[in-house]
Amino acid sequence: MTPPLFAIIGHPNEGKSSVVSTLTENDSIAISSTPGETTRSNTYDAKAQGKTIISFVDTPGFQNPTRCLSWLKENELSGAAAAKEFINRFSADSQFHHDCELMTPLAQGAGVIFVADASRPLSKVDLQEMEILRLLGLPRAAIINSKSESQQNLEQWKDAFRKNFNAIRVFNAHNANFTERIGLLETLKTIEQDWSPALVAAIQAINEDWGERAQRSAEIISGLLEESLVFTQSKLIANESQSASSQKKLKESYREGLIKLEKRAWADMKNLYRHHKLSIDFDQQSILNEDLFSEKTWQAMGLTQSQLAIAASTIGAGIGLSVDAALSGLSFGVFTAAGALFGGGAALLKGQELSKMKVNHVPLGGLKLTIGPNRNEQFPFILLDRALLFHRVASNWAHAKQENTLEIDSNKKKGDSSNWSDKDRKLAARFFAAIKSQRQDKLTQLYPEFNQLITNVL
Ligand SMILES: Nc1nc2c(ncn2[C@@H]2O[C@H](COP(=O)(O)OP(=O)(O)OP(=O)(O)O)[C@@H](O)[C@H]2O)c(=O)[nH]1
Ligand SMILES: [Mg+2]
Repeated sequence: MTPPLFAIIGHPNEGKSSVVSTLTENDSIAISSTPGETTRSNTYDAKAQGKTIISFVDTPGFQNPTRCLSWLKENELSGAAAAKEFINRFSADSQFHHDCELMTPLAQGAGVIFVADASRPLSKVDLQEMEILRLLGLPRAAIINSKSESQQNLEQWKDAFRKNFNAIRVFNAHNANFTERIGLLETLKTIEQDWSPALVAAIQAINEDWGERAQRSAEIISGLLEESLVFTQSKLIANESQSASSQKKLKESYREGLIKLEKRAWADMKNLYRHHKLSIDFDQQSILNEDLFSEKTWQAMGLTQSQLAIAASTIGAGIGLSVDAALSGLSFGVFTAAGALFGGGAALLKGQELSKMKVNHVPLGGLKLTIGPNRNEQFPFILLDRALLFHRVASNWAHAKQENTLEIDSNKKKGDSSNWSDKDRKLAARFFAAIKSQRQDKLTQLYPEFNQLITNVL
């Protein structure tokens, strides 16, 4: 089946390229506040399960709508053939370069998606552009892509759209999430009966592809937990005199190592959702802008102490265990190492060290310093909640969106896991315990169940 073809048409600077970027999950398409950014028609494919399912043509804005309309009327032309005639007549005239470019996909019989910023007043030129499209007679939908909140011109636009288009849909290219993208495709399904089966198949493929991405994300998150919970760093030193400075460095590299594992998992999820520009330097207020080991993170993510106690009771590990004296030479929390633990921060750990430093004598002389693995019961829930939140952001992020603002800030627990049932939290705690104990049999048994839980949450 040939993928359906739609041309995105409209006045300059109305958000045409933004619509294409979000619909095709392509953040490399040039979007600019300067009108006339797009000068040629370019085809971009929406892909699912490795196949092109719909093609969208990003076009330049109309250059001479008034003259285009009068020429079509003078020559009594209509239908797709009119677009061909228009190109034949004006292709050599540089003043009509943009008009000829936008007519190119229409001459091929593409469906039309007309994009307008309905927060501004409707003008005579807008009506002329709509009339050109009506004369060409191709199946067409209008998208209201309002750049500001203003609603005062909306009814006027809707009135004009009703007269000239087969369907109307509000679609904010800079905020639209997956559900809204599907909603728009559902609308396109209605504008031409003959195209409906191809669009039904496309929507099904996109939904399946989305489910596959959720599963893959769950694997990435499980993988992050598996690596982070057994992560250690070691260093050999000659004697005690080097111990203090070496421990400091080792603590730092241990902390950085864990942060790196988290960043890699986030990057994998970003790629999965086809984001190449989305930076993980979020807005200042965002909890995701906080370091994995910052006190704010530990306040907002993870479980409350009582939830943690219930979850951990399932594996027989009490909260507030004293440090195992036999293992520890020296011990300290990684928070302190980061210099980020102030006042109430100690209470977040409830007597639990984040990680211990072991100092062992090596038979042939010298000392071996080892830090990790992380034994704190809260830590995996923090990692998990941050990954789930990052996934929510990346999977809902419109590809056309330019800025990285994410306002999530509160002293309340904001992570997902604190809203789960005790049963689900216990399952997670058992999965974490299996990783820590390196019991392969338990891990194999729990992995599918835990993965399913995460896929459902995603
Ligand atoms: N806030 C907001 N701004 C938008 C939206 N869509 C587009 N813009 C802004 O509007 C300007 C034009 O967007 P483009 O997508 O480049 O518009 P275009 O119609 O392709 O423009 P030309 O190629 O010049 O015809 C850019 O500054 C965008 O950031 C939207 O949904 N919300
Ligand atoms: Mg453009």
